[in-house]
Amino acid sequence: MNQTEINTILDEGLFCIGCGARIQIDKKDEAGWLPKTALEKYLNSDDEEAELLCNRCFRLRNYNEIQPVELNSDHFTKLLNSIGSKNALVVYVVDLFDVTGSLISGLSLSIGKNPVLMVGNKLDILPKSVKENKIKQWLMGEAKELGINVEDVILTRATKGDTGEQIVNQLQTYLKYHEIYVVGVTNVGKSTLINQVVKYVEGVGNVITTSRFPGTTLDQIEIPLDEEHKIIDTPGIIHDWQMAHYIEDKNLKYLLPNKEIKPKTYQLQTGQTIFLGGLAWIDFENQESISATAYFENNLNQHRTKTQTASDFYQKHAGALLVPIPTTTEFEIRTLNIEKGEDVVIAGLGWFALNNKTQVTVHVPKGVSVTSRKSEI
Ligand SMILES: Nc1nc2c(ncn2[C@@H]2O[C@H](COP(=O)(O)OP(=O)(O)OP(=O)(O)O)[C@@H](O)[C@H]2O)c(=O)[nH]1
Ligand SMILES: [Mg+2]
Repeated sequence: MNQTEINTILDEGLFCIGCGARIQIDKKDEAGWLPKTALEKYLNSDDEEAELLCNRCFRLRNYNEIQPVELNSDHFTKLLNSIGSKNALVVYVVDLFDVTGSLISGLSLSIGKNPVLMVGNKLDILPKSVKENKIKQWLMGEAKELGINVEDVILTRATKGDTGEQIVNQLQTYLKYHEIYVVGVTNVGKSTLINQVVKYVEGVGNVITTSRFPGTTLDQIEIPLDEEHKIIDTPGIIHDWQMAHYIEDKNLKYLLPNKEIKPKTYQLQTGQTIFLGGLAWIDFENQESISATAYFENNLNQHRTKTQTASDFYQKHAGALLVPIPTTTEFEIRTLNIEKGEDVVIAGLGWFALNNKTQVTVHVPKGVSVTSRKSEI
């Protein structure tokens, strides 16, 4: 194949099956780049099953190493907004470990009148004692707040084997919709979920690239399920107020649990502080003893100290006893009044459930969101 033929094919559009990016051979630092030799090899191959993967997906799959590319949030939002003009089923995936961070405020406007099936994913991370019905009601309530009428809520563990069958069974109710758009915030498990569906239907696994790095899928990826139906993966919406955007990639393991979390309960006297690694700390300003249950990644070191000496403690131990530390040294302070039976939530990191009312002062990297909510589990 000569250069002109290659250029013609590229102009017509070739797309990476792993992330959806348009393949290009000119700009190494941009999405969809592939060395020219690798592209030629693919185009000259007789193997009909050969997969076209960009260099970034190739490295992610083989070395679990992320090559940063600029994420085009405007493009992602436009894609989401285009769903409103289609007659499609929308599968809205939320991460059960970060429900607050998974909520997309403008979603009901973007998707118009299309029906929504809500999927609470990463069920394996929540303590087994949590009742599934309670979680479903919680998600229904959150959807309602967003102005979304959900048809149904299902709970999945997309890294586990039976999810494909579970989703396909659910989709039987919606056969009249020929397009199924899977949407959600980055990292909630959309691509993992679709891979399970494809594996169940076609018997082929891991078609789409998945990873713990935010912003894995870069453009929409259409996968036919049969002659009439296709499932469409979309790039996750980026919420830059989630903790994942404030730490080095190698430290994501402290944020993203891959197995059941073990909540820890503290009896807190007046004037105590809890550090969450070196990422955040909370001063509890309760006048009487209270109990606080911590829901964080099991490997994130929690350290209790006196509020009076907490700042000094951080200066002394950040990066050593208190790891990981964020990529910024700029912290901000948020003071919240928490009522009995409410949680204080640090977006993308975890939460404390409190059994009594108190004021809390939360120290987080500047930009990370801190909120309160009714305890639901
Ligand atoms: N524990 C657990 N981890 C999961 C589950 N589903 C997905 N993950 C993990 O979550 C991370 C993100 O998964 P992806 O499928 O790449 O997420 P995505 O929503 O497609 O992300 P973007 O492409 O960035 O929008 C990966 O490390 C997955 O292995 C699940 O049910 N349980
Ligand atoms: Mg994805």
